[in-house]
Amino acid sequence: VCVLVGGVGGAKLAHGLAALLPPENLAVVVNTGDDFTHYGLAISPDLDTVMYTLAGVVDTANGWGVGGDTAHMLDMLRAYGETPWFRLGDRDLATHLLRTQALAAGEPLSRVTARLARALGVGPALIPMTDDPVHTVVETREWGALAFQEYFVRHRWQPTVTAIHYEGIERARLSEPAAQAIAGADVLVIAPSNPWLSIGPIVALPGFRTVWAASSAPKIAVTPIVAGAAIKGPAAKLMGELGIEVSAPAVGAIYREWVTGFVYDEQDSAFTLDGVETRALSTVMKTDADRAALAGAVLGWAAERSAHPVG
Ligand code: FO1
Repeated sequence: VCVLVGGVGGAKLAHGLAALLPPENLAVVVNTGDDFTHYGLAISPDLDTVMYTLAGVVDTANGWGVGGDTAHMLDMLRAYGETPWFRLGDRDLATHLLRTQALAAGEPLSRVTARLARALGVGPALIPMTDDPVHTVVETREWGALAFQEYFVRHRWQPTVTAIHYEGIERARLSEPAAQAIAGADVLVIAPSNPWLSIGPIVALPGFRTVWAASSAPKIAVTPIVAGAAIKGPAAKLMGELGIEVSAPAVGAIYREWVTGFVYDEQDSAFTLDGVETRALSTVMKTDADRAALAGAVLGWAAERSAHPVG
C-alpha cells in the first residue's frame, strides 16, 4: 500500500495503515512543500510529523513535535532577545541538526529521512515526495507572498489567501523511491490532508502524473472536509477564499481525475461523482482504534474493487 500524506491528518491515516499492515507492505509518500530553513536548520515538518507519529513518539496534543519535549533552547533564544514563533523542542532539535548536517554533506533528503526513521524504529518506508527543493508559497491579501510556515504558524493561517504556488516545482522531480512505491503498490491512498497545501505539491511534481496514471491499482482518496468543515487546519477557510464550495463533493470533484474511489464521512449526505465510486465511512479519527478502523475500511473497499476492477 502507498499512501500520500501531508501533516497531522494524513499522519493519522498512515498510523492506522501501519497498525494493520506488515511494515514492508506500507510506503508513506510525504509532502515537503512545507520545508524551510530556520536559524540555518533544514526543517521538514510533515516528514517529522509522520515519522514521530509512526514511531509512537509524537506530541499527541499537537499532532507534531516530540511528546514531552522541553523548550530550553527556545528559552535561551529569548534570553538573547529573540522572539521565536516556530516552537522547536529540544529533542526535536536533534532531528533538524542531523538532517541539516546530512543535506550539507550532499546526502539526498530521502536517504537521511530513511536513516532517521529507521533509527526511531519506524517500519514502513518514509519517503519524501522529492529530493529537490520545493516551497509552497501562499499569496495573501494582507501580507503578500508568505512562505508556508510564515502563513501557517506565524500568522496562524488567518491571512486571506488569493493564490498558492509551489516554488521550484518545475525544476523538481518525484523522488525515485516515491516513484517506485507508487508503481509497486497494489493500493494507492490519498490521506485526508489539505488538497492544496499538502496533496497539491505531490501531484504537481513532474513525474507524478505518469507513474500514478500507469498504475491499475485502486486509488482511494479520503475527504479532509466533514460536514462542511475541516477537522484541523485551514482547508475549509482556504476553500472559501478560493471560491470553492466547502463540502466533500467539492473535494471529490478536485480529486476526480486522480482516483477511482472517494471516501466521505457518514455525517454527510450521499453523492455521486462521475467515473468515481463514492463511499461513506467514519472518517473522523479521534483514537488509534478510529485510525485502524478507517484504514481497514479503506483497504477492505480496495480489496472489493481489486476483485472487480471498473473500466
Ligand atoms: N505548528 C504550529 O502551529 N506551531 C508551531 O510552533 C509548530 C512548530 C513545529 C516544529 C516542528 C515541526 O515538525 C512542526 C511544527 N509545527 C508547528 C507544525 C507544522 O508547522 C505544520 O503541522 C505543518 O507544516 C502543516 O502540515
